[in-house]
Amino acid sequence: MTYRSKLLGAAGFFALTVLGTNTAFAAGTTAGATITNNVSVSFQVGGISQTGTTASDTLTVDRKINLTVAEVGSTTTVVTPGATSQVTSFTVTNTSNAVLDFTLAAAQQTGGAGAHANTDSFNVTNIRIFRDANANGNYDAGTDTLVTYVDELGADQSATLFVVADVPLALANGSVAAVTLTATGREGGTSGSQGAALVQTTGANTAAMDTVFADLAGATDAARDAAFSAKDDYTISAATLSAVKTSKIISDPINGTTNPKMIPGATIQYCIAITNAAGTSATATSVTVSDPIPSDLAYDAAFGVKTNGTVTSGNCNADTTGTGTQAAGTVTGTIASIAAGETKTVLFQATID
Ligand SMILES: [Ca+2]
Ligand SMILES: [Ca+2]
Ligand SMILES: [Ca+2]
Ligand SMILES: [Ca+2]
Repeated sequence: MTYRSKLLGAAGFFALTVLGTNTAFAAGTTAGATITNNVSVSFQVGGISQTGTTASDTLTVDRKINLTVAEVGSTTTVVTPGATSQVTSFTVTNTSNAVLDFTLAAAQQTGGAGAHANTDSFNVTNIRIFRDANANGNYDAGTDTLVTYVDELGADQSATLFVVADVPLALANGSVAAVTLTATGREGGTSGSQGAALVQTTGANTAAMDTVFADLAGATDAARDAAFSAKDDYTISAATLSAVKTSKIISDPINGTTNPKMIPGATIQYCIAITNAAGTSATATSVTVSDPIPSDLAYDAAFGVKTNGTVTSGNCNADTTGTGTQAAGTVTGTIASIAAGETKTVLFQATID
């Protein structure tokens, strides 16, 4: 209400009329809208109603630029070394009172705090940004749209965006890669093209639509810079396997199984024990052991290759439950899975030539 409206309103009555099709958004009245305030004044002289008078005031609503960017959910994205197209999700919300474009940037960091009380320790690769084209909240390769900006986002409207990246191999369990998505408001321009950079009005209010930056400081942006940013991160779930190979003599042709010696014809049992590190290691699957038998040894086909045994105090137990194979002098045994802190074995026997 202008000062003039207040003055005239006291003498009669006034009516506020908002022209056009402006909707009352949480973001406020649409920028550029004109608000026309019409007033009518009636009065009497000598108890007789006289011809009244009217007045009008029109003002233009200025543009308040505001936005938020937020991580979807509140947990890290758990990834396996070597995995491709791994996703962190964000929403960009236009809390301005105008339709805007939002240019997008996904940044990495070297060290420093991640998004979930963790510390950045590696970088992902092939980092891209997709918009959730089918609005299902999930990244759908081939359906969702590779973007560099959000086009024509209306007041109070949100867009779901996915930062999609590949994970290098050979990363330790628990390694973290933090990513920051920054959206920066721009003029809407035309649909299908990115508008110009926004410029804040300096100096006094003008009769035209002025522009005021009202955004807060996000993860890496400042207050009142027409930008906002949020972090998410990737955390490696890896298995760390170690192998120990031991041998023991079973028998020889002279002593049998009583105090056997490593003489030609003696039978040796080999044990390969595979251990997955304790703690938060991922379960290793399809663990395949390949062991070429030295030329001075002959594979013991009667014993075969036995897998899935356990180890007690460094000794391999005879509790195997699976079998492997031998071909062209190489023993192969596959263990279906080894969980964190677990040890499993592959056993075979050979005789000394
Ligand atoms: Ca990093
Ligand atoms: Ca989708
Ligand atoms: Ca546009
Ligand atoms: Ca900001």
